Amino acid sequence: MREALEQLQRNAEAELNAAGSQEELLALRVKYLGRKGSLTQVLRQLGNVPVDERRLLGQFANEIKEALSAKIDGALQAVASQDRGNQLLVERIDVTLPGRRFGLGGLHPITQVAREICDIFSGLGFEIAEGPEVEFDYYNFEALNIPKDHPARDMQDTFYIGGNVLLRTHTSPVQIRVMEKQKPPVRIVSPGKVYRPDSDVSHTPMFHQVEGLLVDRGITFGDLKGVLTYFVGQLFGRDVALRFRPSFFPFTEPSAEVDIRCVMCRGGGCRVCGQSGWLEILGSGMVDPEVFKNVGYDPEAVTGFAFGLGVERIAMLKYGISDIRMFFENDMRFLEQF
Ligand code: 2U9
Repeated sequence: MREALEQLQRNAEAELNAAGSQEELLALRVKYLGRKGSLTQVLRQLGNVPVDERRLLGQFANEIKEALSAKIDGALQAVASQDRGNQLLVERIDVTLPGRRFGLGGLHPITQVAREICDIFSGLGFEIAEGPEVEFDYYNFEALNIPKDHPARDMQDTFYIGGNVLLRTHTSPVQIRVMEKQKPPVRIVSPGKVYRPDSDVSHTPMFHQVEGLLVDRGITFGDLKGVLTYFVGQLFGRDVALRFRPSFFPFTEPSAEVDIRCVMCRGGGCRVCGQSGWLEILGSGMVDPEVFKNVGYDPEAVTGFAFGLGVERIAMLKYGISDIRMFFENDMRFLEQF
């Protein structure tokens, strides 16, 4: 039996030396030390051995068992640390490489133009006013003297949330809210997102407006002309000609649209200006007395002017962009140019 044990020890050690992987080592442990393993079988047969030899043989078998177990554990540890070493070799970090530069983000061109517009009015003493994009029918239409049967109130022209709640179609409700809270004088510009169910090369369902309002005693159409002429001069250059053309809005009376000489053809006539030589850039007018009554202002005591413009339209003219949708496609090659 001693010989059988010695043979078993030699075999196990030879196999152990040949084993290179964790799987092979674990299989060896099962083969020799497992419940049905060969060493375990030998130990079980000790009962048949004469009593005087049993103690010594038992001791010898246990020594083999412990030695084998320790060697397998040691080999398993060696394999594991070699694996870790290999992994570190693959993943090692070269600390001498130059760092990777993160590009600085920038403001969206529409934000840039909206801020440029607001800054011009800030310089004249106008304050910035903001308000909700989800509005009540009252603030978006009723208070602005837009009658119940006006086409702007059609399902096709407004996004309705339900009941008397909708997505604002202009930022004018902000001005109504400010006037409800504040007595004249009022000098504000309200930038922000507005919503209309339109979609083509010059319309997106969401776009940005900047509207302005100035209310005080004795404000005249002359003040409107002076402020808007100064504004257009700052935005497009003082050499660009402009004209005030009569128009109509339910919330202003009289009303005027402001055109500038076409920036593309300088007035000669082209596709951009529809051969007219002029480009419409904003709408304006003297605030209708009905609007003042709705907010509790006395139209006999105060007058005021208001104006509104589409930021995307201004940006398209400024940069010569023919399709408004490019602003919202998030193509970095387009956006990085601004
Ligand atoms: C109050 C009273 C009057 C704001 C105004 C316009 C004329 C105008 C358009 C420009 C391009 C809308 O985005 S657009 O299509 N706006 O023409 N907006 S007067 O008048 C107001 C606003 C608030 C209390």
